[in-house]
Amino acid sequence: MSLTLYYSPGACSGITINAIKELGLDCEFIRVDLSSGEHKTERYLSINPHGKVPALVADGKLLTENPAILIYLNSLVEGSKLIPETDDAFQRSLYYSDLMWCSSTVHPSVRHVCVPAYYTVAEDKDDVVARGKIALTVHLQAIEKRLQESDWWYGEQWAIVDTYLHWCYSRAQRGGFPLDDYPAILAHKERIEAMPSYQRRAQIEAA
Ligand SMILES: N[C@@H](CCC(=O)N[C@@H](CS)C(=O)NCC(=O)O)C(=O)O
Repeated sequence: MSLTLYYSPGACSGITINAIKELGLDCEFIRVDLSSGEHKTERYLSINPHGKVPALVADGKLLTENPAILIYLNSLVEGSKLIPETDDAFQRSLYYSDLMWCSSTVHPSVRHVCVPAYYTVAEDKDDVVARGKIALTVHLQAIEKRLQESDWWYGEQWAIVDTYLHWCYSRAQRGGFPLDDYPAILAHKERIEAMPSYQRRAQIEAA
């Protein structure tokens, strides 16, 4: 199996790098420079017509959207801990639902706060940022409540959804949204950043 991941440092593709490192899979990592608009060039669009990262090419075939990529990676390794194992179709769907919640609900509210130009052509972006902060606060309060009850989203055991949540709240923090009111999230952040797979991801993103 040949795997190539297109990523950008600091972007949500970091979650995918983390998953690949956690599973110990061989993968070629190719950096895409979002700041110079490389993701909108003809060359990159010929690889990923959506013009976004992450993009995984597995044996020559393209897969996009973080949750789909993570579910696929999880299926490649027997005993993978990215998503808890279950024979119950409804429970499995609940796990997938959590990944999709991160991708399609929490991530967009982070984007409202950090990259408001994405949502308005108006010069004044304050409205978009304010709307994003309201939504993000609701999400962070729900995350905080759950992490006050256990170390990880699913209790005793880390899963890739933890790393997804980590990316969302850390990106918001880097974008100027303070996390001081969320002590359980801050403790979770430390646990994630102490993981060897997180350190290996950080090395790739820093290279
Ligand atoms: N729904 C996509 C979102 C991917 C996404 O928005 N990636 C950002 C980086 S975090 C990106 O490529 N942004 C560049 C752009 O949209 O122009 C997923 O879950 O994979």
